[in-house]
Amino acid sequence: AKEGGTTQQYEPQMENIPTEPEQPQLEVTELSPEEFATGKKIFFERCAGCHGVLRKGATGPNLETERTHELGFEHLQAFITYGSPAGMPNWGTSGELTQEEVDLMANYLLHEPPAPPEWGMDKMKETWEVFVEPENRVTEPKNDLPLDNLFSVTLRDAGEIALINGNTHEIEKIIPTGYAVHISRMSASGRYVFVIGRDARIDMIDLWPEEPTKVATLKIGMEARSVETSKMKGWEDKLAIAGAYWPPQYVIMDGQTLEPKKIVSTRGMLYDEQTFHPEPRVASILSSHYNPEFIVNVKETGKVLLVDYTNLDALKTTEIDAERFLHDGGLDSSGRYFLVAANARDKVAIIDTKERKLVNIVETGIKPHPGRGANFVHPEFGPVWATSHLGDPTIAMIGTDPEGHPDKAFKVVDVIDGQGGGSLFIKTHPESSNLWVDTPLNSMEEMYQSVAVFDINNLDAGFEVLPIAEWADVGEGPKRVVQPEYNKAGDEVWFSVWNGKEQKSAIVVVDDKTRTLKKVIKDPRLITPTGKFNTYNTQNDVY
Ligand code: DHE
Repeated sequence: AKEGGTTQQYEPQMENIPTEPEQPQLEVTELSPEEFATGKKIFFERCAGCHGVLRKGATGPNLETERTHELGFEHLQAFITYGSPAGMPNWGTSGELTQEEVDLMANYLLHEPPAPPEWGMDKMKETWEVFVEPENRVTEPKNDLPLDNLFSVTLRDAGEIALINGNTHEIEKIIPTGYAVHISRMSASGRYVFVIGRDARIDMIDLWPEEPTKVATLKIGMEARSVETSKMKGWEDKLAIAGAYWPPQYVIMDGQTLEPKKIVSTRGMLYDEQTFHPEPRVASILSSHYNPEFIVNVKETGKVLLVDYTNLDALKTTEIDAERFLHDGGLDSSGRYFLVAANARDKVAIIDTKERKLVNIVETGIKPHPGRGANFVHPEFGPVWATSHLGDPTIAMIGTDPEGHPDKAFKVVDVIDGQGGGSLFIKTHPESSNLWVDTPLNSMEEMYQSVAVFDINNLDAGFEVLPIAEWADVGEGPKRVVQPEYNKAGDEVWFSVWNGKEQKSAIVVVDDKTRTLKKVIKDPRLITPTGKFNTYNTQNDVY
């Protein structure tokens, strides 16, 4: 308070605010501004996905200076060069980083991480463009493409998607999108494809004109992975949502134009310790079919947010404490229950989207990574949802039928062994009795270049291995076989043969019933294909 004054004035408590910048405890080699900029770029592109921009750790360990100084330059250099069996890539020995770059990165990690800028409405609006206004769009489909059986294929390192015809296997169009594009999702009507890049750029593609055309774009931050649309009855094609890794926030947009409407920060308290986290990233987002809500998974704080989108000016959110390090997940076959992997905790959390509550958290195996998972009827335990694992060879099945099989509901009811760890995606289809499990991050060539397939009606009989990469016959390269995806009918399953950027990649189409090769889609334009999203299956959450 001011002495002798009549008004009480607020004075901040200065003693807690450091006046000197914190000194590093270790002698670190100075980096020139150019070197620092290169380190920042490489970290952002290669490392931030697992370790976080502020390096607090999630899928990968904490790399704040307190820890990196303890580890020291040589340890960091070796780790970056050789990787680790726990999932750290071998950036040096794989040739993806040069010796010089490895040294630079080891050094860079000894310096404080720079915080990238914020990204509010002003910046978002600067990046927002509508190429075709809704009133200028066609009112019915003007092409003869099978709009319910197209595949939107991520061409990761080209920053593009390929629209491939599911009936003819022809590439219909290549469309430029954001950098290192991640996923595609459909609008509820099936008319629009939404694509999000790692650089947080969303592109909205209209499938109805003579040629599918990009109608709007928006950049919602600096780094992102998820996009989804409103699917509740009455809200079809009305809204879209995207979640960012940096800044940690989600954005609700107009579903026709991508106009950003509402930005919500996810910074806040860890669900259990209730201490502050500056970078709780938004991982998967799904749309509820039971309430007009988005299901938003906040990775580091371990919260599932059910965001009611009916009134954006008075946003109502149900915040469910689940488990830390939420990543990817999907709905059960009824669409009511949402199952999400807390991968660094070896668990799956199950949410009842109708009653808005946590049903259970179950331990499944080491680092579950389901993608959206696989739903099928287990011969003994009834309807189940299954996940494979990054850290072990198992496939875990969770009962999802509380009415018909109450004693098995929301528990792990069966575990079988696949061919190895390093699995990212698992898939089946209501019309199929096959369960496909990929292993693209396994360290053994024969495993990451092939896929395992189980007969759902005879799970204990083990699996058959199909040499997908060999079938693709694309020559040199790692040729990782990734992400099974079905066509609409459920009689074909597609695999990406993911090769280096300068090498030949392909899509391999397998006849589901006979498990034999049906077609190899090869084209110089198919650069690093990874995710594939069938329009009908994605629109209707069929997996
Ligand atoms: Fe993905 C989904 C994050 C690396 C291919 N990925 C997701 C989702 C998240 C995510 C949060 C869920 C989105 C949703 O449902 O809303 N992915 C991350 C990462 O943080 C990570 C580990 C590291 C990074 O830096 O990005 C990562 N992902 C990869 C890859 O390296 C993959 C294999 C190849 C690629 O294209 O980058 C890859 N991620 C995919 C695919 C999906 C996905 C194909 C969608 C699967 C589905 O069936 O829905």
